[in-house]
Amino acid sequence: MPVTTSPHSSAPSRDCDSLWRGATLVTMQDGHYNLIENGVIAVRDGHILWVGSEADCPDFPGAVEHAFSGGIITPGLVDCHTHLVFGGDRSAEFEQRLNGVSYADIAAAGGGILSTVNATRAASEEELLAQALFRLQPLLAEGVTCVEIKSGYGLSVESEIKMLRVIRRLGHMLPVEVKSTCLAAHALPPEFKGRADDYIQLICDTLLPVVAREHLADAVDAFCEHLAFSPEQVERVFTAAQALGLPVKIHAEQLSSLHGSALAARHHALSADHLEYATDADAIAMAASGTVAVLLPGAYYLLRETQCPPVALFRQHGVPMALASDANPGTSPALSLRLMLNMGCTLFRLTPEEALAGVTCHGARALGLQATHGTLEVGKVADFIHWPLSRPAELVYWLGGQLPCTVVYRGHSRGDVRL
Ligand code: DI6
Ligand code: FE
Repeated sequence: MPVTTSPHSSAPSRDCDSLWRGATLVTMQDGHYNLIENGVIAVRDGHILWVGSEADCPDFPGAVEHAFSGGIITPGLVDCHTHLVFGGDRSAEFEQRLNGVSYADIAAAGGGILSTVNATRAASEEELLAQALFRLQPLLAEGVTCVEIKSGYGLSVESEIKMLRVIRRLGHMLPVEVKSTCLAAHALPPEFKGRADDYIQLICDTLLPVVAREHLADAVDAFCEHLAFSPEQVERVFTAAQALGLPVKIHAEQLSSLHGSALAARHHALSADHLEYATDADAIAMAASGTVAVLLPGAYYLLRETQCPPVALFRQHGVPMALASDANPGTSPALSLRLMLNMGCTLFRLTPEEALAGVTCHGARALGLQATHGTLEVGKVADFIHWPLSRPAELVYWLGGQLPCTVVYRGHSRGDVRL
């Protein structure tokens, strides 16, 4: 914990609220560590007013001083792909899979996503909220200051809206920036069996207009896969979303290659996620549109996949890579983004610098927040974390456990904010 000194009560009108000093800044500007040893961050009105080294620091009279003795300060962590709101859990299926039943077979037998759909439909808004709070708190405790949460387990107008309302309420209850994504095109609801196009029409004509009118989502996502929706169906959802002014994202190339990621790039998607089976042409299309590749090592790990996303192609073509938890009941019951940092390196061969960029600046870009989040730069929101660590790679290196850290959210230590 930093030592805090109060300013004089007779301080003139302040041009700076607080100063944070005594640690190495890992600014993550342009996706690189960009270290500033013995750095200072000045904060005003929840934003970064000044950042630089102690030697260059101007006088900020009246500011509250927070002095660390060493360690590093990173931007607040961004988990840009989660499904944290859902009813029930799927630990029984986890057990089935370990007894040899495949994910596709479980889904075909009405399990998988659909079992969570039943539990989510049956749950009240209050129950969903309480369960999501339980899952969100561990993420926040390890330095997540911005999280995206998807709907997609309601699969009816009423239940999708229920999920989206819970997501919005979480953002108002906790000191974390919550971005809401409508993933109604996640799976085919049982009552639409054999009528996938009719379900797509319901999403486009009925659900999305309500979602847009009530500001319930910041983006629209779709699962493009043989066991979900075809590229043509996904494109109908994208066209409807964009007509309502909502940006799009995609779950693509997770289990097979349908070129959903290239389709998403043609629609200037914020991100394409999973991407184990993405091709050279997909990567080229994503690079051209600035679509972020969101890598999800938790699902790869839990499904015991063997095909890695083409990290070398993304590097070669300059596709920004984000890393996220994909926290969901079926394929990634992950409640630690720090663990994903390690798995991104160990399983996908990211460098620690790339992994950290994936949960800071590129994670922010995957949410369209690159102007306000993800780096320690003047003008950005003052979300940052102090870690008592020697160097940024140490954050990626430790496996599990809870590292002590000081979380600053919108310029205030979370210790001062009620969780
Ligand atoms: N891909 C995933 O990994 C999750 N959704 C998706 O489209 C899985 C969701 C689940 O199994 O509940
Ligand atoms: Fe997902």
